[in-house]
Amino acid sequence: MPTYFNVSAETADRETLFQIQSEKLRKIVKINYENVDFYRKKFDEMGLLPGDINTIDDLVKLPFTTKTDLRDNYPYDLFAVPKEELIRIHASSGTTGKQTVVGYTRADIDAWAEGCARALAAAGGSKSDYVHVSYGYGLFTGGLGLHYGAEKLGAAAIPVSSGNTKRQVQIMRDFHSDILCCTPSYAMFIGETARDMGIDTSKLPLRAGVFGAEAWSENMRAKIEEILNIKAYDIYGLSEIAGPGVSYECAEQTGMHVCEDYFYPEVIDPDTGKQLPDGEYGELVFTCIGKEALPLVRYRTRDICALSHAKCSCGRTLVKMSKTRGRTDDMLIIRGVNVFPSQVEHVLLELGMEPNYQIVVDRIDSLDTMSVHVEINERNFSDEVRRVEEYERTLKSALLSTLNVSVTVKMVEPKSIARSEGKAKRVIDNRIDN
Ligand code: DLL
Repeated sequence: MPTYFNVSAETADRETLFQIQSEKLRKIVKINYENVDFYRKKFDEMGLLPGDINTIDDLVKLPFTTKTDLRDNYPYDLFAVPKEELIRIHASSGTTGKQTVVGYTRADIDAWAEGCARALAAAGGSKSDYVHVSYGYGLFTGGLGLHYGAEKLGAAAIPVSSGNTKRQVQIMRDFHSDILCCTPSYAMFIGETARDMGIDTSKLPLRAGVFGAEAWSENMRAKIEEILNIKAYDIYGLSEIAGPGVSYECAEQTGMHVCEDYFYPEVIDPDTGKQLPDGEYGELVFTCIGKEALPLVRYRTRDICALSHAKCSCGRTLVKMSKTRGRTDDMLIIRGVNVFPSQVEHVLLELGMEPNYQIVVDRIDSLDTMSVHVEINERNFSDEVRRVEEYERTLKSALLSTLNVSVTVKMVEPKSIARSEGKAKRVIDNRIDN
């Protein structure tokens, strides 16, 4: 039996949804026009008035918003409400440039918590669960997002935050955690730590994980499910839109249902800006139709995915987005060839290797070089040099056929690549300053 948090919203018929979305869109367009200089100027330049927007299908008439727009209006100039109405600020720490700052009214926090409660319920969570939150608490939205979601569901949130991994395992065992929330790379690390501590995860009550904040493959899912002896669910979100819970997986695990009554998704061709049909991969764009403080219009996420309105066996009618295929800005260009870090992970796991790897990119004498460092797994660690060289050769040739570019492979000792307690840093690109 599927478990819903909000059955009427999650299984609404498409016509009802269309009416709700259209009404909410009209409202935020008016609010932005009246309260946000940036949008008023953009609309004026395009000769657009709020009255020109009637239904959600009119979205295409509206301008896009980009991360640069958020940075140019740092910290608060895109907010549509006075300071008195804000009750929370978060920020996302971009790897380059200024942070992007986001604000929430009470209703915004409630909508965001609703998304996370839906995600936990879809993962089988209920009032009788202990939800162990190992996402970082702070400006990052992971920790507080799932925390409020767990409370909204009526479950007991255990706010462990990230770090001190042995303690995570002890708490999980002693407090009887039922559901774990953290990044997939941290889930893997927690699993490895439990194994090193001699703890049999099949004896723990833990039965599900709600993992997101970074891209992860189906192979990675299988590894996590095995090491923690749980069912692992994906959850997606970004701080500009709310935080985690913008979309979430159900038991069918063929994509994430988008809370499209709050966050309306489109997939566009990143070059032309044109909307793409279901099934075609492109850049994901959101309009925050259900938000007050920062009701962004057509925000370009840079995440690459496809949408599907196909009927889902869980009964939810909300559109699904596929797992992301990376971001338009984490694509590496190696000697003119496009390479996504996720392709490397896919190859490694297909070959039964460890998901602990790092990609190092350099430019030597004007030539790009890419080197993949992979931990040898402990079972094979004692193998003779000849066998290790064989692993390297196998991996090198598999990477060449997938990536179409020749890379260097280096097998390194178990546990020699730094583990992440949050989002894993897979790429070191030394060309940036060259
Ligand atoms: O990562 C919010 C979050 C927290 C989502 C906890 C899920 C769980 P930001 O730090 O603003 O917010 O980063 C957002 O992370 O644009 C994606 O590139 C990536 N991302 C988030 N969830 C997923 C996912 C949080 N499930 C950026 N799969 C997004 C792939 C993800 N990428």
